[in-house]
Amino acid sequence: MKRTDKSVALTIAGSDPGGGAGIQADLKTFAALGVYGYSAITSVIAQNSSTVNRVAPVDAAMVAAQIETLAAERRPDALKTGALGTAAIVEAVADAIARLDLSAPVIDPVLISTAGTRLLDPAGERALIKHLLPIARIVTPNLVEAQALSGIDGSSPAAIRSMARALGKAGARAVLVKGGHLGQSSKSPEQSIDLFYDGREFVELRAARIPGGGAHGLGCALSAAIAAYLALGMDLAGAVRRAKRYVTAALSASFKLGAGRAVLDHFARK
Ligand code: PXL
Repeated sequence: MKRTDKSVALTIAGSDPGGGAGIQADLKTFAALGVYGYSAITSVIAQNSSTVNRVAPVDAAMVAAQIETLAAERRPDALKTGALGTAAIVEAVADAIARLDLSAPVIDPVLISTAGTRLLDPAGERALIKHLLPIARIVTPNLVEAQALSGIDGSSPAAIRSMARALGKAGARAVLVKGGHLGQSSKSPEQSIDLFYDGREFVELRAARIPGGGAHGLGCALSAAIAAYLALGMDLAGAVRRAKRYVTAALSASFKLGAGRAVLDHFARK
């Protein structure tokens, strides 16, 4: 049996046993895009598409051990981080990435679940700014996360550009502020507009807004798709564009499992 030349992406994120978000969503996204998936679990979360009932962060040394064990077998071609839980985990992840000389990560700065539960504590938020933004290939906040991480209020296009610039100054090589939720797109409610900034120029990425209030795990799928396309060798701007197209298709085919939010069809055909 020969060794595979299949591309490998690693997700470092929380577990959603409901499969809509977190590790499970990331692995489905990797698989849908033809990339082999590695995963290191940072928190075990008892949740479904409506509620988060309990969160148990994994010991930081155990998170580091998962990453080390995987990298010892095969260095991932790209990686992403999602919900990280605590400052200790953030520091362990940043340290492992540097020590193992892994590629610059896609950072999805998950702070609070849509259901309202914190998935990264306040000290963790500060640790993310200090340790992960400086090594990020790209950081992908939604508007609320961009406000929290930059300390800038508002939702006007000018405010959002300032947030992107601030995150760039904090060290992220590129920033994608996701406008799907609100604010920015109020002038064109029929569109979902994300703002991409690579430290030099701003590019607005537009897609038709899909009615229905979004879906649980949309941000997870987007950042996982960016990592997958990077693993396949695409450049960052191309990976971001293709990833937005991927989540738009997955959202168009989304469905409900119960009374909660819709979940994506990660395997929707484009
Ligand atoms: O979508 C943010 C998010 C990320 N990671 C995990 C989650 C959620 C939202 O619920 O559960 C594990």
